[in-house]
Amino acid sequence: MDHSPEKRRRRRCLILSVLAVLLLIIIVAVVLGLTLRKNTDSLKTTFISRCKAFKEYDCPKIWDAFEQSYVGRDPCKVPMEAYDPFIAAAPFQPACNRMMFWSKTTDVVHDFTEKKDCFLTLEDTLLGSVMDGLTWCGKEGSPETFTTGCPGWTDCVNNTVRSFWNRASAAFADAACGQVTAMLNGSIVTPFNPTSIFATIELERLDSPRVKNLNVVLVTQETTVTNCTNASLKNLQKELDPGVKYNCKEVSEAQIQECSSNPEKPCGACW
Ligand code: AVW
Repeated sequence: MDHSPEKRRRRRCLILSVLAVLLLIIIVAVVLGLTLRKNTDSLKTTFISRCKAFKEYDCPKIWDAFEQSYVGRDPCKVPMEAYDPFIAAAPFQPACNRMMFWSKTTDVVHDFTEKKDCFLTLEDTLLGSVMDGLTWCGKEGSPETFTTGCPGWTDCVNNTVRSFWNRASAAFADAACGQVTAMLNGSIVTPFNPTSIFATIELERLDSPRVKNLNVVLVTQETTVTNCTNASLKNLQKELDPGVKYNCKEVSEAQIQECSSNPEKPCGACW
């Protein structure tokens, strides 16, 4: 055997290089693991803390049902039915005559329901409020939850987030009863957009005799381009269950804001 100092130095060098590479791999794996864990943890923390605002629900149990819906799945292959157990774990409290649907009016409608306790949107319920504004997905063969790198709303039809909103909206519409209100946008040419969640998921579930009336509030501004005679609203009426009475009213955004900032005004007096 050759034990020359040069050979020994080279061998030591080789061993040190192998050790350095191994160390690097371990560090990368640990950092990656911690980042992924942080993703799950941060989504879970947000979920649980928002959920706790609704005292009557078992939040850790609801989180478990939620995770089961998408974890380990291809994020483009999560059908809306995957969320059935999650929806069943957090049923809507009945809110006849108070349910508010909306399309392209997110700011005005949520500002209104936040300030005035007259109506309830999906986002004011547990299911809608815990997920509002969040992104999440799983990955085939992985037990983790990801909050970045998830497919976007239009990247694939059955994506994790879109399927959730479809499923939750369907459940919300299934729970509607009595007088139902929908705030639509009078500043766009098509306030009743046939591809919207309101058109594709919710409207077809507003069935008579459970639902008595659909009251459309068409939110207008100075730049308003639409009124209640709009062609898309004619389509809405065609698609509506004939047993449900339809009504449409043009109401300015200023009037809605004025009403919500006036605590004296009763619920029925805003339009
Ligand atoms: P909307 P909808 N990328 O104002 O009738 C990301 O059109 O559809 O009204 N998120 C999106 C995208 C997109 N391209 N398009 C829509 N969204 C999400 C549930 C976004 O969060 C309630 F019960 C936006 O704020 C309402 O009655 C939301 O979908 C009804 O569905 C609404 O889009 C409103 O859905």
